[in-house]
Amino acid sequence: MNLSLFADEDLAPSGPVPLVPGTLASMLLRGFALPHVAQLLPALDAVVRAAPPRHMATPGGLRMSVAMSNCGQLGWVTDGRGYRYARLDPASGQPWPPMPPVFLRLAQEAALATGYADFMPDACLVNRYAPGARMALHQDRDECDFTAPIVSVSLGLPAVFLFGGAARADKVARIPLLHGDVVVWGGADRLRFHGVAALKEGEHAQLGAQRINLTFRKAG
Ligand code: MD3
Ligand code: FE
Repeated sequence: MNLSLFADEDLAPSGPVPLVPGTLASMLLRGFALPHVAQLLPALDAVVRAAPPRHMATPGGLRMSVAMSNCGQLGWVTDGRGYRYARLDPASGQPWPPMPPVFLRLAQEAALATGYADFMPDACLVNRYAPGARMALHQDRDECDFTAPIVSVSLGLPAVFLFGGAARADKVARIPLLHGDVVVWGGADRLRFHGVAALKEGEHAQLGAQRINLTFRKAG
């Protein structure tokens, strides 16, 4: 896969870049969220004040190193009963905070820019990585409709995204994801194994010592 991401910056295209050369299912939009950041950050702040990110437990009883919250009609949760989408935040018993309009606008603009018209996410998972936090290789299969893409927005410290194949043992490509990057994952890539390498220490000018990843999903 051509994931070199254009060592010569002069050659970097300004538009969407396929993650798999010659295919259009998953596209990287470098810096696509940057014009929205000034509005995204206060909206994010409101979400995490209403539903603070917490370290959920896997069905096997392991504490996740990534702290998670959600906004929108549905939120992804995990506990001893398994992985699922739920209407209520189990920590509060209340509905998840509504998806801020600027979140939805950004997700829909990115989907449209990569050929996915009429993307209507009903869930936004908020992943908060502190230095050392990571996400093991997994597939996202708790959503009802795998024909809808997942839109991912990276904010704060850079991370190395691990992009695998259809089988867990397949070779993994390492893709740096930076503040403001948006990726749209769909079609043939929707069920690929993927993960995030342990976050390196650092300080981001706007977000401090953390990385926030928003993933927009059609879950219900
Ligand atoms: C590729 N989050 O929350 S987002 C997750 O950066 C998750 O926090 C990572 O994997 C993060 O489930 C990666 C990018 C992403 C999301 C879903 C995908 C990539 C994907 C589904 C299929 C293939
Ligand atoms: Fe995932």
